[in-house]
Amino acid sequence: MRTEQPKVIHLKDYQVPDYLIDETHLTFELYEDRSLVHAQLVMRRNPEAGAGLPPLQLHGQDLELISLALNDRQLGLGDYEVAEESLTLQPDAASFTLDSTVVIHPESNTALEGLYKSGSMFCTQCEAEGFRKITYYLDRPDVMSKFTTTVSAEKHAYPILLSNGNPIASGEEDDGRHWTTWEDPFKKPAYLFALVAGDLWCVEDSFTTMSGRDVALRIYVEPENIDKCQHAMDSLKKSMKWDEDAYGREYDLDIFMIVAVNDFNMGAMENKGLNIFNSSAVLARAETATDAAHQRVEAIVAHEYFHNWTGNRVTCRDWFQLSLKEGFTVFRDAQFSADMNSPTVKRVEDVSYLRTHQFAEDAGPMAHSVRPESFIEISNFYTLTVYEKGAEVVRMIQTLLGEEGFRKGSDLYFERHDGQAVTVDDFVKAMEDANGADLTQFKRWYSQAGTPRLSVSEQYDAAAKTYSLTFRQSCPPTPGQSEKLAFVIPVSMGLLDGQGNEIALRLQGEDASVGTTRVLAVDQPEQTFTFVGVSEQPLPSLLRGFSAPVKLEFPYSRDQLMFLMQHDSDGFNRWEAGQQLSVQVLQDMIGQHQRGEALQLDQRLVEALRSQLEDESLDQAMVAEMLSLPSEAYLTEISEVADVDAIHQAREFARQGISSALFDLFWKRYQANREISRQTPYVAQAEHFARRALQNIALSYLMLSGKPEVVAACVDQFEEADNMTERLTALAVLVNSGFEAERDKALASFAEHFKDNPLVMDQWFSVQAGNTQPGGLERVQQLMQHPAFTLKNPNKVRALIGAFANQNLVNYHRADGAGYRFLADQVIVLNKLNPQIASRLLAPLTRWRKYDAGRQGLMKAELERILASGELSSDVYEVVSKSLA
Ligand code: B3K
Ligand code: ZN
Repeated sequence: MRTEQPKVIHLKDYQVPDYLIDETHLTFELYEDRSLVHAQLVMRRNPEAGAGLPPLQLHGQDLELISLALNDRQLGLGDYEVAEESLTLQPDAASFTLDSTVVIHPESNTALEGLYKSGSMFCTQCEAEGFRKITYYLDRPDVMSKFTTTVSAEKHAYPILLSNGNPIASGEEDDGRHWTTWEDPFKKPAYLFALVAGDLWCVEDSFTTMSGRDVALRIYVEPENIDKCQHAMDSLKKSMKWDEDAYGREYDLDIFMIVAVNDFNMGAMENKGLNIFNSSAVLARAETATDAAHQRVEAIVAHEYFHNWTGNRVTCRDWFQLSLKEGFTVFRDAQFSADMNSPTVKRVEDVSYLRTHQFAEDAGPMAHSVRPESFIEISNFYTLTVYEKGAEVVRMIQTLLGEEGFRKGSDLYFERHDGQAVTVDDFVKAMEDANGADLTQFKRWYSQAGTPRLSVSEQYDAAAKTYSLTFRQSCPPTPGQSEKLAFVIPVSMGLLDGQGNEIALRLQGEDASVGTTRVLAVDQPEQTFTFVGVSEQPLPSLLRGFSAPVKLEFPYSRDQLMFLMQHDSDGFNRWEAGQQLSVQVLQDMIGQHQRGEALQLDQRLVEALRSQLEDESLDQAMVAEMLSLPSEAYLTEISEVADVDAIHQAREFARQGISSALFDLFWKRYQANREISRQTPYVAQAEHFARRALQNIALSYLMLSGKPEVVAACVDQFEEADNMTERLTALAVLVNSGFEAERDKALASFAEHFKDNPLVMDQWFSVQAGNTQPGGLERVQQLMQHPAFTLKNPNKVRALIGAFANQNLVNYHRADGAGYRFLADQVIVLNKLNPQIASRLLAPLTRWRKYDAGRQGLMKAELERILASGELSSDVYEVVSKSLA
């Protein structure tokens, strides 16, 4: 915890480091009540930093300095200065060696940053600034060094000792201890350092790279999880192959290791050669992990693996450039998942997530550009904007340059910058240089925050056979940025004739038509594109594949949306038309609720969904997506003032109406798919995901009928399913139903069966946290007393408290403010225990401007109570103070 006033760090103040560290030699002596870290740093003056020998200031936090020597000369108290977060001394030559020994306390590190214990194992998390909690160092990504690491620990408790690179020596000591030395031949910034010591088992495999080198692959887990690693291993091999094929990138060490740990602040970490993963992002098998969990494991394994090139070989100059590695790597993992599964389903999932959560962030008090200008605590900037919007920005570059041009650009980027710490500008420059393109204006996507609005109007001239689209763009003000300049918005589009056929597209001035889908680069505040040779009034299909992260406005009628749902050649836009239709229908009903009128469900939505369900030739996963009404969170995001109760009532009423109108169809599709599930062993592949997705959404609609045959089918699915996807859906549906006896029995038997599996218990907590029936807060409070719950484990906090505040909106936003008070209480406790988790948990309180005056007051009061609650971590302080500003 800091006692100094939190400082604001600005991008514009960036300076190259005064000193460099060519070699880093670390020795760890791990004990139960303390650990010793010896560091030998081979350093020199940075020639790029100018003349003279300025004082050397190293980062360090919570370290107890035992000894310090400069070129083998022990330094005394007068030779250096130790402050709360630094150690300063005066070098006497341009090259020198610094030796330090510090004592640290991983056994009591609950922030899970630096070296800490997860259960009985030691592990590390250094990104972004955790290495300074391990030893005194230049803990910044532009200081890249070659590391050797020796780990020593008691042999019986810690038979496995791991670090980055290749093992080069090991030995035993007389006192029951042993040691291993690892050498990483690639220079790297300290944030990619990793160490693991524990009693672990491993699953082994190998991969032969495109140049014929054999790489040993190992996944280390606690012994009870050894049967849940195969899916991650398969995903790793697919990722290695894919990166060779899609980007020409080959793996570079002789060994690649993944370690699963239970206590982890996020999903996983790409440490060089030694990825450390939240166990939830590694472990998956049919009985314990859902289809969604399988896909998440595949995506995260790929993401961390891809970082080996986008992040590790080419790293970030400073943390303002975080999206350089994260945006690009999210884009790469999305391409990979699209190739491995259904591209349209993947796109729909990503866009729904972006529009619900990133758009909300972009409209809230923490809004920042993809490359932020300043921060207090960098941990707060691992955001949806840096990751997901960052990936959209890379995707737009690909859309503008084409796939081939993009690949040329990425080749040049890797060739130019291998082994360097670079900036977003360097990335864009490589894209420009490889294509002879000018992306100057495009780069505003990196510097301007907020979600642009793009409103479109049309004009058809039957006599001239011309059709014009006029685009008007604007972007709302965000903190620190009141005025925005025009973005370059790639609009992929097509035109449909009255039969639903695509019209060949020819712009005024062109000699011939160019395909039926094309990209218009909208780069002015207002701009018109005119198509010629258009012999009937067309219907435009705009922003195909969601070609830019904007809010598109076009005055489609409901009949036009139904037409697009049927005929658009772009799968994404067929889904999008369905979503827009649902939004229009639901918004009408929200208004009816607010005016105290009886709710009326527009039957056109029911009929549109009926035709989806009737057509058995359609991709079942897409039908399931179509049937999923926009979430309450998304309806909140697009509301001016969100009326939580009206949104919930309207959506539930629509679900009821759809359920009763389409009962027979749901029942037919459900039974057919359930029968196949019954007869088919679980397979984690797209077509099986699709079948189960439709089966499960059908079940959730069917249960709204309360018919005994459905309840019996649901209980049967719960009890008999051989996989977690079917079992958990049945449980969730029972929990949200009024069938108390069946619900209680299912919850109890599930908990009894899975009590020793923490990841499955997380799902048990989440399902209950999401129960929207009255009394949600009390249920969550009671569950916090359950023996399987602890605030010390981030997965538990997310599964119960996070799920409640983010997904159970009617209960969390209770009009008396009890939900807000509860969340603030947890944040105050977690602020001391784990600041990163505390600050993430806070997000639902920061969105107070979205709600009515009563709720606004209650939410603000809780933010103020947090601010006054005592010493705040910089993480929590930054989010609370910015959201009250
Ligand atoms: N790079 C890490 C995130 C580290 C977060 C530090 N607070 C995981 C990832 O994006 O791959
Ligand atoms: Zn990443």
